Amino acid sequence: MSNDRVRVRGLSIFRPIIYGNTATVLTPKERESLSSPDHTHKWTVAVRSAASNPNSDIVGGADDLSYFIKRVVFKLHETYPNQSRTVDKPPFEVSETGWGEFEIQIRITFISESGEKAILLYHHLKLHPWNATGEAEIPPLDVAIKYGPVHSWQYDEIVFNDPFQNFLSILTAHPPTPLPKGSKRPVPFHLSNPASLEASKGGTPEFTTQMAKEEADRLDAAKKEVLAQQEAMRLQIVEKEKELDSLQRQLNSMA
Ligand code: SLL
Repeated sequence: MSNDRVRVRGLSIFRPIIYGNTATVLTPKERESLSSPDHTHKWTVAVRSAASNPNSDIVGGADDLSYFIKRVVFKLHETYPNQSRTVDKPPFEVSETGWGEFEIQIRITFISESGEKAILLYHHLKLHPWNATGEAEIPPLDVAIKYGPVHSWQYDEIVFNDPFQNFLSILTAHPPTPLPKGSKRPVPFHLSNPASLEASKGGTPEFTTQMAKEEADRLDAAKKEVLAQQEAMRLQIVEKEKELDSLQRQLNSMA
């Protein structure tokens, strides 16, 4: 066996990614030039590196992820022709026009050296502005267009446990661009409160180390909660077993 197929046991390495979408209301002129006049928005769904390029107004995408991602398949709503869109080279994204929100299935396949199974992510395509009041109210298009692009992005870390030696070498040869410490740009959710249009006009959002930490804290808290629930269940089982045992004995003594 070649050295390459040796696993580095006990080691975990991760790569930060973001996945999600940006959507913009089509102008009346843009709508005229479409073959589907009922489409109201243009949108892009993507899988990108978490760090943004400081000189670009794209969310994330500072690094080319094709050193470890081989393919991304975006499965769109059945109302779209060619529902499954396969992207074999960066940028791993699909741009479309449409009228409705729906769940997009995102399948990420890694390079063969990884020996990893594909992973599945789900993203709810977001077209309508976030509402700071939390009400599910969709503003009319002529109002929504003033808010600017809608952004909905999820930060995630793809973790590789016990990686193959050669895959590990590929990963370490491509360190991810670090996230900025502080936030100069808005966070990746626009609070387009109709009462304050300003909130949505801060430009392209960006992920920060603070947000990565918050996500890690949420995961830690969730893990603790799961363990606590497991322990509570275990104690319940112990109780029930005791009860069962005593009932069994009663039954035996009656026989
Ligand atoms: C809804 N459950 O009713 C969702 C479905 C479907 C979105 C949304 C365009 C398709 C096409 C399109 O936007 N589909 O015209 O080719 O809101």
